[in-house]
Amino acid sequence: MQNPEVNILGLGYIGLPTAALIAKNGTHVHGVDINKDVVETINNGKIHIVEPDLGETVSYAVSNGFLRASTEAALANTYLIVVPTPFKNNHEPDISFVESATENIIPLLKKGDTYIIESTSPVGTTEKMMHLIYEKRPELKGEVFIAYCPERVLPGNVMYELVHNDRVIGGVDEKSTKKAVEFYRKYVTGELHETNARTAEMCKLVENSSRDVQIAFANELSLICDKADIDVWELINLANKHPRVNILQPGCGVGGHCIAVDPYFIVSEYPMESRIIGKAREVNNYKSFWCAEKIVSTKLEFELRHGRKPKIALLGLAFKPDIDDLRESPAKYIVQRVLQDANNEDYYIVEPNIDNHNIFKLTDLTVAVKEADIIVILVAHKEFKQLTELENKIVLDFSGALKKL
Ligand code: SAJ
Repeated sequence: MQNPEVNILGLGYIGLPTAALIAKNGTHVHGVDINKDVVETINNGKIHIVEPDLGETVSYAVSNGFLRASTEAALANTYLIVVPTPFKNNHEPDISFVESATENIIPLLKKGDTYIIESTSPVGTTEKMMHLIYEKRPELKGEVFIAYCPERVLPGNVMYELVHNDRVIGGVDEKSTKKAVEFYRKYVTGELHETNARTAEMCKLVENSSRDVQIAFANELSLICDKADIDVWELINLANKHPRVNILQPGCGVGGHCIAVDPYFIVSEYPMESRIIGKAREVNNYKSFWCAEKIVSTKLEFELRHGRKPKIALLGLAFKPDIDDLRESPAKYIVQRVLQDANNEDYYIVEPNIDNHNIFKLTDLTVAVKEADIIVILVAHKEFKQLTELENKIVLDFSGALKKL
C-alpha cells in the first residue's frame, strides 16, 4: 500500500466504519488501534463488531489495498481521533485516550496537516489538544489545521448515517474549519455546518442530553402512571396526537455508550447550571432500579399467594432493541441486580441476539416463556413483540413490546 493519506486512531464502533467508508472511496487509510487482535482481524479483511454492511466494506477496502491497520501510527496528511472518552468514578470525563492518541501522532505532524477529533469530548478538549501539540512542536504553531467534528451515527445504521447525516464542524480558527469541511465533503452528502470547536463539542453533548431529558420525562410518566393505574403507553400515544407534543417511550432505563454518558460531561463541568440535565440522569438511572424492585416485589407476592417460588423469565440483555450490544445496558444491570442473593434456578435469561454470555446462562425464548410463571420484558426485541399465549402468566412489560398502538 502507498503512503496513507489518512490516519484513523481508534478502530471501534465509529472509527472502523469511518475508516472503511473513507477507504472505500479510494483514499489510502491507515487505521490504528492498541488492540493487536483487532488489528489482525481487520488486516484479514474481517471485523470485530456487529454492524450491518460494515463487513463487506472492510473486506473490499482491505483487499483493494486502501485500508491497513496497525498498532502504530503512520505518516499521513490527515489525522482523525476516534477513541473512547469514558467517565471516571465521579462521573468526570476521562480524556486520557484522546491525549495519548494525540501524543502518538505529534512527532508525525508536519506543516499543512489536518488534525480532527471526532470522539465525544468535554468543551475545551480541542483547544487543550492544540496547546499540547504546540507545546511539543512550537515550530508548527498556526501551521496545522485543528478541528472538532463529532460523529452522530446511530448504532445499527452507521454505514448509511455516516454518509447522509449532517455534520457540525468547528475549527480552532476559521481556516481550520474550512480545511476540515473540505475533508468531510469528499465522503459526506449531508450538509456540513461550520462553527467553532467549543460550540461543536457542546453541540454533541447537547444532542445526547436532549434525548436523555426527553426519555427521562417518559420514564417519569411511567412511574406516575404505575401509581395512578393508567397505561402509560396508551397515555403517551394519546398525548402525542396533539400537534406540538412528541413524548418518547419509557423503558427499563437508558443505556449505551453515549446517551447514558455524555450528559455527565456537561454536569461535571457546569453542576450549578445543568439541573435538568443532571436530574434526567438520576430519573433514568432510578428507572432501572425501580424495575428491579418491581420484579422482586412481584416475586414475593407470588410466593405469598402460591406458597412456592415462581419461575421468572427475564427477556432481553441488550441496551436497546434488536442489537447485540450489552454496553452500559440497563437490562443487564436489572438482571444482575435481581440475581443477587437469588437462586439462579428460578430464572431463565433470554437474549436472542447473542449465542452465549460469560456470566449469564441463556435459555431459548420458547422454553423460558413456556416454563415461567412471571415474564419480564426488558427490551422490545422483535422476537418478544410476537409473544402470544401469555394469559396464564404474570407479565411485567417494561419495554412496551406487547403494546399494539
Ligand atoms: N430509549 C428509550 N426510549 C426512547 C428511545 C431510546 O428508553 O424513546 C433508550 C434505548 O433503549 C437505549 C438508550 O435510550 O437504552 C439510547 O438509545 P438511542 O437509540 O436513543 O441512542 P444510541 O445511544 O444508540 O445513539 C445515540 C444517538 N443520539 C441521538 O439520537 C441524539 C446517535 O445519533 C449518536 O450518534 C449516538 O448516541 C452517539 O454515538 O453519541
